Amino acid sequence: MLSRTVEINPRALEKVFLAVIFTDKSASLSREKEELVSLALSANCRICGCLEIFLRSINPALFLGKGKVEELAIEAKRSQAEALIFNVNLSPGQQSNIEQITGLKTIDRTLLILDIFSRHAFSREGKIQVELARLEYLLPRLKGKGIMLSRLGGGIGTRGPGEKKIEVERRRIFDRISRLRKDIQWIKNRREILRARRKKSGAPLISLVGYTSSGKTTLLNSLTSAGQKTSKYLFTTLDPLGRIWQLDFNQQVILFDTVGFIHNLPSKLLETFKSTLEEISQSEAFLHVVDVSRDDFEALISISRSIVAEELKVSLDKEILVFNKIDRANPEMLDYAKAKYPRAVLVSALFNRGLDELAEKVKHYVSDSREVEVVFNIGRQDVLNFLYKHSRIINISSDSKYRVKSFLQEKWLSKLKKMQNVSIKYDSFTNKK
Ligand SMILES: Nc1nc2c(ncn2[C@@H]2O[C@H](COP(=O)(O)OP(=O)(O)OP(=O)(O)O)[C@@H](O)[C@H]2O)c(=O)[nH]1
Ligand SMILES: [Mg+2]
Repeated sequence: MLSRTVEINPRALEKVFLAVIFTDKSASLSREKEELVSLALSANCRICGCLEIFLRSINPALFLGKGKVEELAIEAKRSQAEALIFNVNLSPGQQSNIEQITGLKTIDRTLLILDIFSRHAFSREGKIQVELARLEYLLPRLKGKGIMLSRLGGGIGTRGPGEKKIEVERRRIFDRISRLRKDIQWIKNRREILRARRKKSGAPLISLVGYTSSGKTTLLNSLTSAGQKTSKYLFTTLDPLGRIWQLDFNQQVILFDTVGFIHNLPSKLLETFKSTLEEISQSEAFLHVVDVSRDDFEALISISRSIVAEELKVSLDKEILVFNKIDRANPEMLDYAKAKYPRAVLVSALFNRGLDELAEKVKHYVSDSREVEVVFNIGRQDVLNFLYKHSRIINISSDSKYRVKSFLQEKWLSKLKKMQNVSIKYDSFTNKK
């Protein structure tokens, strides 16, 4: 059943025409455009042309004005494109209306990212997550006559389980979705068991987090010889992977690679991938990898930080900023970055620069943690929340009281000590010989 999930389509390149829509609020036209080009190339498309469209207000039926949609159709057909790709998300109605007017398959931001994800999901978990996200995307689009998604024979949007029997009844999709949700829950439980085992082993967890293509996997490879695939395309890594990073002869951590972020990451996708991203919240610290060779690196920092803090609810106190690709960064920009972010570690993952300093920083971070047992009354949700937020919990038991074993940094330990009616037992110094 599960092997029927997403398949990689061996088709030749699909010819596409890009519609880059920007508003006053858009970050910048050049970023929108560059990113859409990268996404389209990552989805193995051949780009035939591009139209930049400034939008003052959204037309509920078409997103754009009708005149613009017609212009898009003319331009796209002139360049012999087979599909339109938008940098924004379209409602099912808008998508179908645009297809009716243009006669071209219409791919929005979510569908494009889903397509890239489906190419890069190799683990069972990754495939299930992508399939679930695709079906949830497809379901509201099966109404009425349906959109081109259900008519064309190949290319973006038709990959995956939906493509074989496109006229599959909604009921079957519903059943499949509930099956996949169960599978994900099962995997999630298993992941928790593995995580608990790992925690017992005592090696702290450190996650690699950051914008897509910032160099997370390259860094993992350089630090641990993991030999994982890296590429200039976006969302190369979908499956989380942990590898031992030997900081020095008696200190090791488990380093986790995770799926990259992007601005306007479709919320459904994030939702589906949350179980994978849970490793971040379970980590002692996360290395926030930033491509400092990009002019807009600060905007990218904000995007990743807001996903970490607001969507994944992980405290930014755990962040270790890593500015990567210093080998190709503009020297003036680098001086600016150093002055503004003095705590950031500067590295070149590709050329093994700055890695010792990074190891030092992480060593300092993890060895600052102590293993403690915290005992408090069952009603003390405040203490429990505090420990969830600021410590790495090893185990929780409760009889008449809560007993929580966890790794806690000194700064949080001193805050905990100030809380009333909380007893703290110091088991051992963690990670110290
Ligand atoms: N010049 C230079 N290129 C780098 C460096 N680190 C990574 N790269 C390149 O940047 C591209 C992206 O690297 P990845 O390691 O795949 O990036 P990632 O963050 O894992 O990306 P996703 O898995 O897609 O989120 C690749 O082409 C790498 O060779 C670096 O230090 N210097
Ligand atoms: Mg990667």
